[in-house]
Amino acid sequence: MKGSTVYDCTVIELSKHHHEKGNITVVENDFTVPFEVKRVYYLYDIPGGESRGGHAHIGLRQLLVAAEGSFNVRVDDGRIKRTFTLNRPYQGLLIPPGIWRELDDFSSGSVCLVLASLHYDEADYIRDYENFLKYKRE
Ligand code: T46
Repeated sequence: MKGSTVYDCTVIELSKHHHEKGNITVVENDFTVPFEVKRVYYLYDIPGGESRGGHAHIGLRQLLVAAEGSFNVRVDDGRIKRTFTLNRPYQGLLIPPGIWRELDDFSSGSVCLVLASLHYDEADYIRDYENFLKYKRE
């Protein structure tokens, strides 16, 4: 989705089941996420002041969840930038392909859970910002 814009990045509400012993949120293929989840990974033990991301993906779709704590996700389509603050384990940010993302301002002990539509493939990354702008213009 070369033509994707930051307005295609949306926060979705996930289920939240209250329980006297704590809460549970469930994410299911077909029902919750608009893609089949092929990979799950999570970022944790992130040192204070550190940032992650700093790249775009050509085909990958992702759902980012602040499973613990909070952080900011700055998305950029080459023209417009938007910043989302994620701080609820029952909300997720959907990011389509063709969007540059940077994550920062991680709170201490925060965990970024990511559900991804594809297996890991370095060839799916655009890691140079100038190349990203060129890719979006082509
Ligand atoms: C995004 C943010 C939230 C793997 O071997 N397998 C994997 O599935 C992943 C995601 C990474 N890696 C290796 C490849 C690199 O040597 O881990 C290292 C760091 O990977 P990356 O540059 O992808 O890390 P982040 O945390 O900056 O970015 C990742 C996602 O790539 C990105 O799409 O939105 O997490």
